[in-house]
Amino acid sequence: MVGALNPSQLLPNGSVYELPSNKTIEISIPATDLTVGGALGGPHPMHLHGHAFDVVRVAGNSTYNYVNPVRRDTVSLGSQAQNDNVTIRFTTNNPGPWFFHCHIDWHLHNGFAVVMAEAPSAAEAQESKATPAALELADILGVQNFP
Ligand SMILES: [Cu+2]
Repeated sequence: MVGALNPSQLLPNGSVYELPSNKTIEISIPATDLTVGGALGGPHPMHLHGHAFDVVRVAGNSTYNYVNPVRRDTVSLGSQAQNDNVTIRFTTNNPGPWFFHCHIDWHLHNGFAVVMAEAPSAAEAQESKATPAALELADILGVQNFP
């Protein structure tokens, strides 16, 4: 009965971050394992689903740019040698479970990924609004327990 569980209960602790809706979320990722939250073995191309984000601090530059940052859906975390700390921002205007992961396949397979659970109650409400066409498609595909 997967539907009876909260998604975060299916994943290792710390894998799911619940985010409020309509807020600016800033994620700062140091490119060194010597810093709490740091990522060793980089540079890592980090990819976020569900959003384009502003890169307010890019690799190789310690200056923050909140005026006209580049907008991407993937960003390199830079190198430990340069003491990089890449920082991104996005607005939670798209409810859903969004994957944020390293795009190097074997890093991903080894677990370099989290889920941004954006406005989970809003996402749940959307799921329950199944249209007749969606229900018919679910029936054709043999999907069980479709809302
Ligand atoms: Cu990686």
